[in-house]
Amino acid sequence: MSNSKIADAKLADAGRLRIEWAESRMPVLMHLREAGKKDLPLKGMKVAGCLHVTKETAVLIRTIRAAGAEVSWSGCNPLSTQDDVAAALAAEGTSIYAWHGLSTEEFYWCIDKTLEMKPTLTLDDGADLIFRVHDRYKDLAKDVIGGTEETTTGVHRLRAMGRAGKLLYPVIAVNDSETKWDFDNVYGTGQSSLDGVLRATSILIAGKTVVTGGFGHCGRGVAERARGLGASVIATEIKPTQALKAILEGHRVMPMDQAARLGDVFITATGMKDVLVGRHFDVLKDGAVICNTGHYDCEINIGELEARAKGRRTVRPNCEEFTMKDGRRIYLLAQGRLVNLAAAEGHPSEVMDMSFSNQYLALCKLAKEGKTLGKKVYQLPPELDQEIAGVKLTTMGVAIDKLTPEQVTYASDYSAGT
Ligand code: RBV
Repeated sequence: MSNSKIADAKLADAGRLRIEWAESRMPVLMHLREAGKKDLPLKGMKVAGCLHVTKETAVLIRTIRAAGAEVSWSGCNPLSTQDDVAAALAAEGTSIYAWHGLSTEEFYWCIDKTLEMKPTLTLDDGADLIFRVHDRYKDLAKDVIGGTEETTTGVHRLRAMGRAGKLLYPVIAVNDSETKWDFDNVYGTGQSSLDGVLRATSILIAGKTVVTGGFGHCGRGVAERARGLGASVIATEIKPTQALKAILEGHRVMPMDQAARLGDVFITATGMKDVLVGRHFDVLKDGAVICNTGHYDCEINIGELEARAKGRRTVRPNCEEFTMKDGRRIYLLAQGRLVNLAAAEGHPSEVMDMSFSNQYLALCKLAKEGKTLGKKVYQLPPELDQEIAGVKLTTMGVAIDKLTPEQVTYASDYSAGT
């Protein structure tokens, strides 16, 4: 029996079904699993992972184990663990420490338990585990060949560490692969965030004004899907180019101080703290819904919301009503944590297929070449994106054109003109 702490072992059958469902929609990763079973590219590796315990992550974990590695896992957000999936993973011998709704103290306890295996590879979403190694368990770092990071927020933090010369081992920024950020961050976040809002509120989106805090890849995805459901979108931004893109996509752009008076639903996706604060809560419409889909729960300043409320109650799962002193009601979803993972099931399997294929290939690369790399943040080679996208297209039954030899010559001929 593996070492694990989960909510309820009896949920394993339900979890297995969910994982099988995801496997049926993740053909690229399953293809890599079949190859890995033969070549065992992770043989002898010990992988400590800290990433949302979802059905898609379970498919990744099974793939890592099939490639010969030992795994120890924790969730990377207190509200994102799917307890049935955790139970299924524990039942099949994965060492896993994760349950839904754990406290901050328990969150770090889980990470610390996974580090007892003395990993040779670390895998992060948000960089909490790798920071733990760097802060508290520096002596473990000498045995770590390398680490991977799944998300924008984590990559920002690790790049800052790399620049300051503080990284103790090489890290691959999985987020920065085109087959990750251009799909997961846009279509994954777009659909799953709206899914979270709908499950938590069941409101009609058509005719509403949806405000996206930020118009990066995630904000753009949310804006597109909200528009698709009939909302009119306002985007807030700090970066002129992003603001321009939002305008040219047909959305309105204005400072949050103005948008706060107009929005019905607010979805923050910036990676920055204090996007919605007290002065915004003072002017929100009665009935406004606020939530966050960025990695950390600092985008909505909940302390300032609490300070202004004369009452609060949970009205639906993941939906808390705050009554302001003047009687207006504001609805906070999923405690300001990632609404797509806390109130829904995270990104759909089809996009995670590509994200987690990148994760798996990054681990394989580190296992093979990590010892020759510097203590920096690396990206996967862009050719790999074409390979992953190529397999994805094949599994979708889509064929594309190939350049003819004449076209190849043309492409490199700088003398050709009019
Ligand atoms: N994310 N994972 C899932 N279904 O397992 N959904 C979202 C899932 C990841 C996504 O890749 C994003 O970068 C990260 O969660 C944010 O924490």
